[in-house]
Amino acid sequence: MTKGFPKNFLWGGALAANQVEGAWNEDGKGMSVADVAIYKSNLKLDDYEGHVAISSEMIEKAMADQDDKKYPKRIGIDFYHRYKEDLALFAEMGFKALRVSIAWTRIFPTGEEEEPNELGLQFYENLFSEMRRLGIEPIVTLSHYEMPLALSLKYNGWVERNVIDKFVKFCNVCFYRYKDLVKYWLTFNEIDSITRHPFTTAGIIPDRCAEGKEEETIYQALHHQFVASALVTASCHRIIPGSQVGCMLTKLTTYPNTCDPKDVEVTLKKNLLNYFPADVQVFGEYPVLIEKMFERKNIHIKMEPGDREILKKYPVDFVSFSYYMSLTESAKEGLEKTSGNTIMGIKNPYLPSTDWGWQIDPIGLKISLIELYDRYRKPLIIVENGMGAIDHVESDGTIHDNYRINYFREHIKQMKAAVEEGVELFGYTSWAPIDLVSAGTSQMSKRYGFIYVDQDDEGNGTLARSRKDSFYWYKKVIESNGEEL
Ligand code: BGP
Repeated sequence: MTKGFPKNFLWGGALAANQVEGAWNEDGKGMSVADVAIYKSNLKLDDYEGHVAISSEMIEKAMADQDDKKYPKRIGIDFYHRYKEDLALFAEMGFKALRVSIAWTRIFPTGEEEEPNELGLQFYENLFSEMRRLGIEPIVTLSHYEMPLALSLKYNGWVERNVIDKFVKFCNVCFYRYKDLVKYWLTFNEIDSITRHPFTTAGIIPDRCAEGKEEETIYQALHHQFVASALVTASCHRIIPGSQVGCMLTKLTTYPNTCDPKDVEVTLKKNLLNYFPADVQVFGEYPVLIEKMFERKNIHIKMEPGDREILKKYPVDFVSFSYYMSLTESAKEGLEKTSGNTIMGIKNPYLPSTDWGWQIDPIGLKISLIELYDRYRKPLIIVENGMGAIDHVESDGTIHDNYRINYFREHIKQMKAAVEEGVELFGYTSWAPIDLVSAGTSQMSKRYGFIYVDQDDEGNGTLARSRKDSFYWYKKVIESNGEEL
């Protein structure tokens, strides 16, 4: 039997440009969809069901608003200027890998320039070089919730097909520039999330979709992302020999609320939908049952000749995913619900929840790993897993975050058990190693880090970094290759 984690296991953490960098309009950067995201202090369960809607009017208002503090992603945690200090702290924990993303708008501010912005390119070159110097392997996401706002406004994001070429051009520029620095690439972060928050994921403005055609529009944009992902996988392999490209899905392991076959059936269908985007990227074709569903719903996806061949020819090399919680489904209406990142489910009485209602389920991670490996038979990497919590700073500056340590300990235990059962897992990057601006709510107080950042929800604070108890704990985990938990 395999014992413990493989020798070169990639322990580390994960970040996204728009949640950490700040400097939203420095050195030629253009505005992205993330820069118009408002801090939502009173996000309610119902808002999730409404996909945290955004409108043309809200975007226009936000674009004209100079008060950056209202838009926390414009400020981030100032990683743009402090990345060296942060990388030094990650290196102190012994990180083998760090997942970051490239902001498309630093390289092509509106997405349509002829030439890339050299200052943007230089920033990531400096970042990746510093990571290499510290022995930290970069894992780079090409699209993590931050497409150029100009493309969103002009083409309704990924809805228009010509966005594919613009994205491929951006990616190729990155591949040529970073070919000696980056081996692992991810195409679209949580690609399945397009149906839950189409604006954040794909720049789709709901009020610009033809009435009654919202769903079809979203799936059309998703098709364009599939084609782009395949084309980019091909060019990455061509430009960087030995490179590895992965898809990235939100793993939403979903259980039936009871053994009533009706509950089992709705759950099965939910799971098929969750898998669908990764299925296309791994198997290179649309699942038959999804195409039948489109037919039934009168959804017509426009494809160009050759699209299906492209998908088939360039599948991904590995599967990456985020895992925060499991969900429960029921065929019955009116049961008590819980939420998580625009995802709704039935309350599971066997599981505790975080302050944000995300149900904590370490065994669900093991189940996810087994399901994914059995389905895809590709190497897996967990690129997001963690717990958002309110931290309390003691008078001497220490932060005792045992709840976070417990969360990680229990998840890593299950991950280890899955590896020992034969799942091929090559890395784990926690979300997030340092406090950052929440993707869903733009809150700072929903803290994930091993490192505390002194900044509140209104953008006040010194931005000073300090080590929480979990910092020392994770350092030991890495040092012992997951043996000391
Ligand atoms: C994932 C996103 C991340 C991240 C995380 C936590 O869906 O890929 O960007 O932020 O969820 O979510 P939140 O920040 O809303 O707590």
